[in-house]
Amino acid sequence: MTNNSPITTEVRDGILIVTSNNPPVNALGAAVRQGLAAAIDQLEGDDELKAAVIRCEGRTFFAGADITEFGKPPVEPMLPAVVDKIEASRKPVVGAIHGTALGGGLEVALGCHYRVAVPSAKLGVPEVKLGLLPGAGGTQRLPRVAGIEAAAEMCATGTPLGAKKAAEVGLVDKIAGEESLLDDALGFAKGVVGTEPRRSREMPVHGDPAFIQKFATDNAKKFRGFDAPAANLRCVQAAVELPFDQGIAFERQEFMKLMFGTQSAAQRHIFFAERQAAKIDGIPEDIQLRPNKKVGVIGAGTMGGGISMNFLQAGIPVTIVEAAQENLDRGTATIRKNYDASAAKGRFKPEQVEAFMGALTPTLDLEALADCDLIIEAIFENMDVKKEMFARLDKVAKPGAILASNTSYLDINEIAAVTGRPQDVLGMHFFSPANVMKLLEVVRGDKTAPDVLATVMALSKKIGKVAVIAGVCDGFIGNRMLKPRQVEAMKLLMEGATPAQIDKVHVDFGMPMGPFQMSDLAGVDIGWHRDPNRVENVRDALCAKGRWGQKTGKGFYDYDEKRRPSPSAEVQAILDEFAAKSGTAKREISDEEIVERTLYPMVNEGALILEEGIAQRASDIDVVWIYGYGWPVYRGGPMFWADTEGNDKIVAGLEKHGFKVAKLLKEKAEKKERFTRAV
Ligand code: T1G
Repeated sequence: MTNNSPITTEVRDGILIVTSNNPPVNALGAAVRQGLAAAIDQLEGDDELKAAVIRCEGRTFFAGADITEFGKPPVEPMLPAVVDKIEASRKPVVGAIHGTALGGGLEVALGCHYRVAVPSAKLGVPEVKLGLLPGAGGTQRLPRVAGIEAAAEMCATGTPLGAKKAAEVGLVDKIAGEESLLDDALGFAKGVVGTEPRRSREMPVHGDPAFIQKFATDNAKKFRGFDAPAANLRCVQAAVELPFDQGIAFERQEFMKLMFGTQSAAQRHIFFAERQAAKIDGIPEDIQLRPNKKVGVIGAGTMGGGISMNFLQAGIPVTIVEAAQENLDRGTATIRKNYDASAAKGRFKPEQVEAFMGALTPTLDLEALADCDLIIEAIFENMDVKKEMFARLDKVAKPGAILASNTSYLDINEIAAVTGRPQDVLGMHFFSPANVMKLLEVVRGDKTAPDVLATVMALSKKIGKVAVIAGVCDGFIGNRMLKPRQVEAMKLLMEGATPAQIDKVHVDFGMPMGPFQMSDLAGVDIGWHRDPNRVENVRDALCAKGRWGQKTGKGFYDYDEKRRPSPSAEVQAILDEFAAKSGTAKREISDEEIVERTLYPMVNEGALILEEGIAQRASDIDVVWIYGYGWPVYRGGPMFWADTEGNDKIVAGLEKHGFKVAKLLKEKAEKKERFTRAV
């Protein structure tokens, strides 16, 4: 170990203490790997040393291989060799685990002969979330240490185990005191001095091999489209069938296939994009934030209730305001019902639900918001209504309070202008259901102050949201890109495609549902003028016939009692009628044309959004679509996908169908440049 190595060693009672200090998460970069290998050489080479403890400083045990090294020339020793070296040691090595022992971090711990963990520790192999699999022996050692069932589930889902559960399956040998990890690990090491180390590779694979296929079948829907889950399960199966070294060779082969595939590149892109989205260009990360101890929500409808739940669950009290008692009662009852349902599923303990409800103050009095640090308006989506409310808020809210609108497309600048404090006004566009969807578009007005923006971005992370900053325009980022997709989808219906064909193209692409399934779910009647006698387009015709979507049992599809969709003759007749009226000739439409006319225009709109500075970066657009609309993470988001497709191919497709191509997109195509960083 060189003197500036992140790995240091010290000796205590004949035990070598090997410490990693590699912030922020002790990622297993080259210097760490070199230091660990040198420490094992030191252990083996000094007869005074009887055992070793491997531990980490900072917030966590090794949290995995250093993802920033991926795609770069490999630097020896590679992680599998380090794990093997630890395991081959003739003297016992104990892993002392706190924080999150993840990926390569857990694999290092599996190379150790024993594992001691604090109660709050988590142990997992989340590689599958990066489109990968544990590539340093994890798929072969976990079935031997923790059993087939735990190994299959951990590898295929990436879900970590808490220390207690890890101890139950044999992954942890001793639960240490939360504050006495090193002492307890040293004590454990002393207890095994002089014994033959228990090597994971020599332990028998145990558990029910049939579980692997059953797990794959039970999760087929969840794993649909992804390569990595099945690869992980194949490796666990190999552990059952092959001797250890052959299993390792199989794992290595499967790992390399994933590492150099587009899916992992896409998923690693999103890993970094999500973290990059939290950064605000031009605002220092250490800017002084405004207080955020108390939140006010105006409107106890679906959105207001869901928004309130986010803060209550983060331990932030909420005062919720409604105009009428019955709406207030209904809203708070709905919140209680949601929490009771979550508690019934084990997500919250009953006492947590009581605490959440105890921190909720329902009121009819807007003045009750006078001491709130942040007030979020979630009332009727109408500009006049919102402006009237913000004018009232301007008189009620304390100086410095942040005033946010949950509007999904209205102009934040126009709303801010009715207050005397436009610098304190911004948008917080939650996606429904607001307590479930992770995406939050934080809409900055022209006058929104930097500390207001930074405060809301920090608060968004605290309430578990993935926040993306958007500029003011119709639809901000997500809905603005949705619009051209919906417009083209409707045109394709006029030209001969069916709702089912178009939806299938999108579902096969990896979306959770297609444009018409989404419309039926959200409500065909959203934004409808409500006059059944005024029929000017297909949507009016559907709504006039009560075809408002799933909620009325029919929309673009007919639905049975289990809400299973089937094509509707009535809808087809309406489509044919409007096509005839508009003189549009019906024709066969290929799936390829549907992709070119519904997905390519989204990329084009994304390029315009970048040109106009509505999004800070292309990767932010990807984050919006992954977390707000279910774009398949293994395709990396619209802009990453365009880079993968080839921006020249996108331009050619758009031009073929007569679209005006955004300048930035054309430039990227001509220069063969990417919107996003290759990972
Ligand atoms: N490598 C490099 N940087 C990492 C990193 C990693 N593994 N994990 C986190 N960071 C950076 C992150 O980009 C951010 O940087 C900072 O650390 C704080 O992260 C061979 C192949 C550990 C639960 O997938 O899940 O091992 O933005 O904001 O919310 O089998 O980070 O500050 O500049 O997320 O407290 C497997 C990934 C790798 C774990 C902490 N391991 N990390 O969450 O902080 S592949 C993982 C996480 C592998 C082997 C395979 C989380 C966390 P910046 P953060 P956090």
